[in-house]
Amino acid sequence: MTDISNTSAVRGFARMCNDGWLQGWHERNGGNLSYRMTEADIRDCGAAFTYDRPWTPMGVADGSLGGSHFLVTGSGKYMRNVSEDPEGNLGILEISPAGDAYRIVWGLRDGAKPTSEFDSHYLCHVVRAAATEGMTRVMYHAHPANIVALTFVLPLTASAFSKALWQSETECPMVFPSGVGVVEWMVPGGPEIAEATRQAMARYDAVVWAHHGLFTSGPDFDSAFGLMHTIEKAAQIRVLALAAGQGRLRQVIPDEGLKQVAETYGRKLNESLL
Ligand code: 2HA
Ligand code: ZN
Repeated sequence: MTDISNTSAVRGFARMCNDGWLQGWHERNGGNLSYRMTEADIRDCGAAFTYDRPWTPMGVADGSLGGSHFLVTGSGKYMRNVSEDPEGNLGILEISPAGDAYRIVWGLRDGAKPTSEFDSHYLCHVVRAAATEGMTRVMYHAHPANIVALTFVLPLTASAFSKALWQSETECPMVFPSGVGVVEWMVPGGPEIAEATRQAMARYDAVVWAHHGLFTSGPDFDSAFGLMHTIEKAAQIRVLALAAGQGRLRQVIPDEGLKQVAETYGRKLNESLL
C-alpha cells in the first residue's frame, strides 16, 4: 500500500502548512493551500487513489487544466493539524476533462470537502500556468496581519500597494518586480471573488484581498511561501514606520533605486505602477 503521507509532495505541502501556522498566519481554520501535482508525483501516489467518490460540480469552469490532480487543504480544517494527520486534513482532487468538476481520489477522510476557496485556487492556477508556461504549481492563501492592516489605510489599487511595499524593503523589487494586485472586499468562498482574483492573477503573482488576506503563487513551495513572507515583512515595516511617524514617512527608497534593484538582479520592474 502506497504511503502517500510520506511522498515528497505531501511532506513538502504539510511542512508549508506548518510553517504558515508558526508565522501566525492561520488562526483557527484560516488560509488554504493547493498544489498542482507533477506526473512524477502522480506516479508516486497513484496506487493509493480510489475512484468511488462522486464528481462534484465547481462554481467555475475552465478546461485548460482539465485532468490535473491537485493536493488541497480541506474546508474547515486547521493548518496546525495538517502535519499530524495529512489524510484527515488534505485531499487529492482529480479535475474533470472540462474543468468544471472535481472528485476526491485520496484523503479528506470522513466526508470532508476541499477548501471553500477552491474555485479561486483553480482559476488562479489556470491563469498563472498560462502566464508562466506551466511553471506555477503552488497557490497559497493566508491571513498575515500587516498586509491586511494596510488595506485600511492605503487606496485599494495595485499601484498604491506595489509601490508602498517596494519602498519598504530593498529586496522587494527583486522578489516581486511585477507588483501585487488588489481585490476589493468581497464575501469569500465563491465564484465572484474567484473571478476577480483570476483577473488580478493574470497580471501579478500575488493578490491582496482587502480586509481579509493575501494570495501568492509560485513554481514550488519555497517560492510561494517566500513571496508571502517577503510581502508580509515589507507590510510590517510599512505599518511600523507609519505608526512611528504618525502617518508621515521622512524618506523612502526612490523610484530610480527601485528600478536599479530590479535591474541589478536581472528582473524588470513593472514601471507602470510607479
Ligand atoms: O477559512 O481563509 O478565505 C479559510 C479561509 C477563507
Ligand atoms: Zn481567508
